[in-house]
Amino acid sequence: MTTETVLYDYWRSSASYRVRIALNLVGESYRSVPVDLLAGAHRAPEHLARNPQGLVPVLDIDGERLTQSLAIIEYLAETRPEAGFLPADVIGRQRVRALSYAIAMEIHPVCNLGVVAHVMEAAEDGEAARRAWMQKFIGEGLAAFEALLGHPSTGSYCHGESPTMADICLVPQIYNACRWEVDLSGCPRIVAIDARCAEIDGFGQAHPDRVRP
Ligand SMILES: N[C@@H](CCC(=O)N[C@@H](CS)C(=O)NCC(=O)O)C(=O)O
Repeated sequence: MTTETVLYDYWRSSASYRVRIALNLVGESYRSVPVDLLAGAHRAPEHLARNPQGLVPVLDIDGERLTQSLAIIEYLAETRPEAGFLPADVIGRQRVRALSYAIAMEIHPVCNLGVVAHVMEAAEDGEAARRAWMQKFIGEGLAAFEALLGHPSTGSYCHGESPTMADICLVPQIYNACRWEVDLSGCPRIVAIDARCAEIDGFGQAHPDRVRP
């Protein structure tokens, strides 16, 4: 494996979007290799050789091949600690991980391509079923996240005054919420944090509209 940093991703994948933000925030330049999920490229032998799970993102960095977006962000947090993706104190780290998992392990998996394709197959009106599914699970998940932000450690960002792994998970999830027209009127903290993150170059440059092939 070369020492070049290569991200195998898909422009609309929120797990990929997380890693793009993290790489930008640590100032790591990388080459993107698109894996077209809609064309099924993630199930092709070429990609399964990179990740037998058939998922994006996959990141080649520091001579290693890494999978799982949160494990990648934690790797960057440990190898580039100046980025501040995880707080210095143990209870702060627990909170940032809990917020991150609330999105990455609760909302995201049920809204994944493979799951939603299955839901659509079983429905009479697949499009309507998909929209209702997304609005239900993203809406409920983000409402709970909004409540979790009612905590003294919430600051200008999900935890304190600078972006952490929790914000890196939140922003792509908000992108998805907007895509599926989820009502966020009951989530003012989330909306404000998303707007604050959008002002930071590393977030803006990772946006799907900026990287779409
Ligand atoms: N837990 C994994 C999830 C990765 C994942 O689900 N990626 C999606 C795109 S956001 C994917 O490759 N989906 C393909 C499929 O569902 O078949 C991570 O965080 O990296």
